[in-house]
Amino acid sequence: MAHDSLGLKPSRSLPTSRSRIPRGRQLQKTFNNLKITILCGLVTILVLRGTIGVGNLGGAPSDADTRVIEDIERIIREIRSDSDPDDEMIVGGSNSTVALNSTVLSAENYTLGPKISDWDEKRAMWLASNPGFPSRISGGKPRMLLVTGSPPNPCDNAIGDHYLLKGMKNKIDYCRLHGIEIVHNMAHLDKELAGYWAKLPLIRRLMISHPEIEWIWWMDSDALFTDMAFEIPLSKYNSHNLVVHGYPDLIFDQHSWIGLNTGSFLLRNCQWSLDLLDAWAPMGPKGPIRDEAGRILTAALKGRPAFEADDQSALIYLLLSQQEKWGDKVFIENSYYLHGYWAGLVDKYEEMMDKYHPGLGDERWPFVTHFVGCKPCGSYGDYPVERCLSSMERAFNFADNQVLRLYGFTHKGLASPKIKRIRNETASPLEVLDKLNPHARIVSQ
Ligand SMILES: [Mn+2]
Repeated sequence: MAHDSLGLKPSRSLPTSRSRIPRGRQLQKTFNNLKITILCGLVTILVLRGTIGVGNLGGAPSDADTRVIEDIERIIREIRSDSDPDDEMIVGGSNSTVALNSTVLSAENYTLGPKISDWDEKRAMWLASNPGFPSRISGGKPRMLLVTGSPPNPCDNAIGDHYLLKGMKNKIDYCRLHGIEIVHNMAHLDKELAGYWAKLPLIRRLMISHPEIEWIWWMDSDALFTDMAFEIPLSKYNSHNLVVHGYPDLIFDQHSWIGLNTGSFLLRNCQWSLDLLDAWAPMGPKGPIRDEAGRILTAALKGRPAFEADDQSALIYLLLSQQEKWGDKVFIENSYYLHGYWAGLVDKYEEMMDKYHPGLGDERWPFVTHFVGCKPCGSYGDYPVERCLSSMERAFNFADNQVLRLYGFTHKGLASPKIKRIRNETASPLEVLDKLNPHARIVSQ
């Protein structure tokens, strides 16, 4: 049956060999690099002229400023429009599906890379011979790597880039406070798996490149930590390999396409996870495979609109169709918001600050607020962009208050980037430090 052929059989491995870059392309690449270098040089000169006033000693606003702006805009347009000269080269490797006329055949041939089947043993040996890279950090916590990413090019609007930066700042703060390592990826490791599928080859690559990492934690760029004190109860998952927010009845009884959310999930660095990624990826290659898989998913999952295959639907489909194979090791978590849908949360932050305190992680003080359906970096979200941006600003400041508080400050309000002092300066800062409790109530006033 087409269903089975499409993605749910173990993938066959093909040799990975990149075709040599033809001379014409090399020249084109060199020319592109030269072009960028010259443009950068030009901008530098123009900026220097604008700032130190060379050639503009009169001080009156000259057309140099205008030219700087024009040039920067032109460069950004070029970066956006420039197709990567390597694109076709990568597609021409082992993952190629373009030349194959059968979608099903292509899906069977698609792989994330050479099949790895002895990862647990290899990893254990590596850990034993590299005591400098232990899989647990001081205090005995398993070593964890938070992974997120955003597109390689600028957002459609500058405000989108601003909120990506805020999202990253928010993640850096959480990771810094909890001893978690962090990766922000901006490269398409596999051209076939662009968009929401890009996390799969990335997670696999990070697992095999960092055997010291015990848990990989994927988090979307549109998800923010909103409980800076809550910690994932890892000991609860000692016999599980995938932890994802969801509702078992929605998944297994109703076959709902929103039964779980892949905007934030944990995957253990082990053979089981590599196998899961191999089984998960074949619906992802863009073009006819992803389109055809989308039709299968829409037919199988309740409430799913007709669109190309997405990683979330594919995971639900995998769990439903191969429950006996994967089910035992999957923890469907809903006792706290590993992912929390923003629309129901962002208007209640003030109430939460009055009644509750960080460290709860659930609806009283959500661990993660995820802006599902908002596309601040792109152009076509499901919600009005103003509502998304003002809500993201509120979530960011709600979280940032929990960080600033440690340093004696707070935002003037959840809508404001401005801050005010909440503690007087002291000559004995360590005494204050002892009294600071990250689980304390955050009062806005
Ligand atoms: Mn998301």
